[in-house]
Amino acid sequence: MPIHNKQVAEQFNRLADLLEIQGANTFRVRAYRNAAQTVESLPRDAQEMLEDGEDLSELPGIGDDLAGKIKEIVNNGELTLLKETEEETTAELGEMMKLPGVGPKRVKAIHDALGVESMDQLRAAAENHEIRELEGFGKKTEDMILREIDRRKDHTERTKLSAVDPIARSLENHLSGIDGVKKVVVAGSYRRRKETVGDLDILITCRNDSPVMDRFVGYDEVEEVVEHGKTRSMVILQSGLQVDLRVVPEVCYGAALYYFTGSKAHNIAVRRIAQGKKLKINEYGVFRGDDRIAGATEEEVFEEVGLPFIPPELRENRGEVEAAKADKLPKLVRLEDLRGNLHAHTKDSDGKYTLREMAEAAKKSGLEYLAITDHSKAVAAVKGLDEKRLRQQMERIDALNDELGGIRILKGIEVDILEDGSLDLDDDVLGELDLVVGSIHSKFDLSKKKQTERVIRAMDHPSFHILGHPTGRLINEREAYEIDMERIMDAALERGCYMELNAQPDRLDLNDAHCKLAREKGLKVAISVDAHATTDLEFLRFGIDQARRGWLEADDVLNTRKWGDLKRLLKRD
Ligand code: DGT
Ligand code: CA
Ligand code: CA
Ligand code: ZN
Repeated sequence: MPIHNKQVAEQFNRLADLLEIQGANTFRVRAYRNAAQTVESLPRDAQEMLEDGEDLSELPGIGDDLAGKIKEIVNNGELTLLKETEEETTAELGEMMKLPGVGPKRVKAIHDALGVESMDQLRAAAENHEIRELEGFGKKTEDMILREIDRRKDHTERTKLSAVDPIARSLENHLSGIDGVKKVVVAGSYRRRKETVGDLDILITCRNDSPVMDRFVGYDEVEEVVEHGKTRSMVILQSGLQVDLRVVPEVCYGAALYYFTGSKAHNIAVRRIAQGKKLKINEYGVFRGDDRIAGATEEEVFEEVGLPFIPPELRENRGEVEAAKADKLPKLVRLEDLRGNLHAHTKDSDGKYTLREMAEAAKKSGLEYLAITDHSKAVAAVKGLDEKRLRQQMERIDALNDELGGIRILKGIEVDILEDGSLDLDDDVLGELDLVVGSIHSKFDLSKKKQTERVIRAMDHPSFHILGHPTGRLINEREAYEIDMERIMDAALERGCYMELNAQPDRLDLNDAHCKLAREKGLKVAISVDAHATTDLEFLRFGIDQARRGWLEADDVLNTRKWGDLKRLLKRD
């Protein structure tokens, strides 16, 4: 049975949380959290690696014991230790810990003091103002708990694209291998590469006698069969993801693919155009009267409606239909267009690999340049660099550049933007760097006005180049901080600064709408992985997905340029 990294990581995280509630040793708790992170950031499923005979105990932070536990999860689908620990912990306490800002320590405190054992009791306690009376809690925490209980309801159902990717790929493989199956394609928001996916919409064509529906509902990862029909079935997988499968006739394949790729708003806008031409368009084809005039391919559907092909990422009814009519669709940036990466950490701060290892991995992946941007000293928890350590790193980069050929390592920093908008390092050292990425890692809760002014003041600094993860959001986990993005972008343009599209799949920050806004303003964007491990370079493709959803062309993206040209763009006067 296929087990994906997301499921392995979830079990480790859950174990860490439960152990923390029980008051276990903090090192032990942290080891499981780190292991979860490592597994989640692997570019391939651990199961596949094990099958290939790879030794997981060689991964950072994974010893023999953890490697054994990964194997156990992969082989048995569950971890005995987790099951035992679950049984020892009261049921809903585990749920409560998932509330952002609450965490295991606070759950334990609330449970011990108030006897709260369920989400409803937690809400009641907060509403009765019992929480604010507890030591270490206050009105603010109590309000936050109430807010988070409500917010949780809104977005528990959507799954991050990066977690859906391997699940969709195994399903595609499974279905393609079934007797009589011809085409298999995942449509819907997945094909539009939306950052989170509600459910998967799979279309297939097959021979009449294919056992595909039985084999689909019998798939190992299926937890619940919601519907089992001849042309449509629906299941829920163990990961919680819902999957819709439809069998469509060959002659309708293109029309069905187009329809089920959506978005709904896009479909409706195009249907209106078709109606203007006295055509009817639906999932079976394009019709004039009763005659089907197109439907086998998506291309012929577009042709009959009189539009050029619109890439799936654009199909959100955000102006793409009008642009298509006017033949002004953007020529979207592709992964191959990227020449470098402008945000990477090493062991000098919170990265998992050395400078040399990161450089070699970037070279191997075909990049022409890699900027090393470790954290600055304000982020003390991760040994952020002070001026002295940064200068030492710069010397090591010079030496490495002399030695390594075929890639250029840029001297950079991810400097903290302090509360007052000043930067966390001396002007002199900042001026000596090739690249300064400035980011906010503290004081997320300033007013919109203050937060905006903080960032603009930071960009006033003559060495500032790129605003890192500009809104600070973590998908499904942390909202963006309050900030006036229009003002920030206008200020960046005036000063010759740029925005980052942080390609970490948990961030994707800028989001698609902000990318589009930047492009409309003529403000260029850097697509950067924010790599903490050599394998993170793979995440560039999620940045590309988001950039394409934001209408970006190669020219709108800073790091599609050769270093010499980029260097000129980074020059501020
Ligand atoms: P999701 O699953 O919430 O991430 O988003 P989608 O876009 O995958 O939405 P879903 O799964 O409800 O439906 C898949 C596609 O089917 C959707 O993008 C467009 C098409 N579709 C669904 N319902 C309608 C409808 O009522 N009218 C039209 N024109 N298209 C629809
Ligand atoms: Ca869907
Ligand atoms: Ca669906
Ligand atoms: Zn950062």
